[in-house]
Amino acid sequence: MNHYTQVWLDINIATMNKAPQGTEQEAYGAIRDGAIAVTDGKISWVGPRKELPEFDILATPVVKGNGAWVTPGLIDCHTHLVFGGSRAQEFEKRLQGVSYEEISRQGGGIVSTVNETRKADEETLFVAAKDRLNALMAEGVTTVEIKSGYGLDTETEVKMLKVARLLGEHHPATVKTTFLGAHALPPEFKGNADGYIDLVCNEMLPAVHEQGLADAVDAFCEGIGFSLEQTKRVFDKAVELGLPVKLHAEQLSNLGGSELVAKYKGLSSDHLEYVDEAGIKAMKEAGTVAVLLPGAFYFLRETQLPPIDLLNKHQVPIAIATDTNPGSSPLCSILLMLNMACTLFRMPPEQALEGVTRNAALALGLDDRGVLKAGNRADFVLWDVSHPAELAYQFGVNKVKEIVIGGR
Ligand code: DI6
Ligand code: FE
Repeated sequence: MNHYTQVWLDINIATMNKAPQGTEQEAYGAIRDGAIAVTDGKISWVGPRKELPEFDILATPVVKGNGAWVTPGLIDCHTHLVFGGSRAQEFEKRLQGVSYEEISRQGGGIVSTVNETRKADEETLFVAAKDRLNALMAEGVTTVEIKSGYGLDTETEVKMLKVARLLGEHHPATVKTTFLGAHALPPEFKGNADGYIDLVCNEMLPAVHEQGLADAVDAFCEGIGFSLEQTKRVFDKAVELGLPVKLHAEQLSNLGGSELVAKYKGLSSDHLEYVDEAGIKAMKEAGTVAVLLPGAFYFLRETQLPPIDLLNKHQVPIAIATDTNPGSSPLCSILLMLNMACTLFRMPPEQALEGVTRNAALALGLDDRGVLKAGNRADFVLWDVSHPAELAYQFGVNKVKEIVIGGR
């Protein structure tokens, strides 16, 4: 007889586990009237109820889902959710007609959040970030990536990443951290971007790495960010330290960032409104995931859509994330992102859901989650919906019924 820690019955399962090409399978990798068995925090069995191997029904806790749909725990693979202050007044300015880039050039934008983040102590940052993480988790997020990048000096970058690590320790969700020292030019380096990149490579990144604070390295490759050459220097240092890279690329213009990050076998290239076919082909070859951020597209009122058809044509895996940050995406709702991926980017709900599960795991280099299959972490969500497309269809109504993280 099999020993399970807990069993879930009377559920429908969107496993998001794609069957090999050519096999017949329902969309969403769906299993109707399914069962999930968990042993010691991992999924030990998932499949149709009637095929569930026999187990000790008296000794095993059984949860009945009442026909709920189960999805993998959702994964938000791109956030900046640790930061100080608010940019509501900049929002007012933008509504009066000043552009995001103009505000940035005037010394506002990212730099104003940098000033607030430098002033804030760890506890203040922690409390504010915890609220945001709670909001994400309330909608089924069980793994989240958090970037630094509002410190832009060694002390504050380290402080941000420590707060992110602390969140991971004190919160049930898994937190992966990313060092984004090359996010913007701090005022003290005005006119000396290369000098700042020296500091990032020679001091910040080594300090962060020595303290084990970063799982990956990111940069903002853009006219208002850093050049291709400067980004390359950051990536070379990351490679030297054995850290994987990813990139904010092609958000407002095309500098060829996607090709660069692909050259480094990067985990992901993020934003991508302006990516071209050469960039997409390079990503496909390198296995670099396309992370699309519909919240930033919406909030900045962008009109250039990311080239979904081209990404699909070349079969680049697409992930969807919130980009939670105070400037371009001040929101903490993964379900709203699902909806926007469909309404703004015209993605089918199944592909949007794949973007916050299976492909988001890929974008973080995690191979133990994102699909429901034996051996994976028991991170999953029971939803009070009649079909998985409802997750993307409706918003403002939270249909979470139960969240299971590591089997609990
Ligand atoms: N692109 C973004 O969308 C965020 N960072 C980046 O490089 C915006 C950050 C901000 O405006 O505070
Ligand atoms: Fe971002």
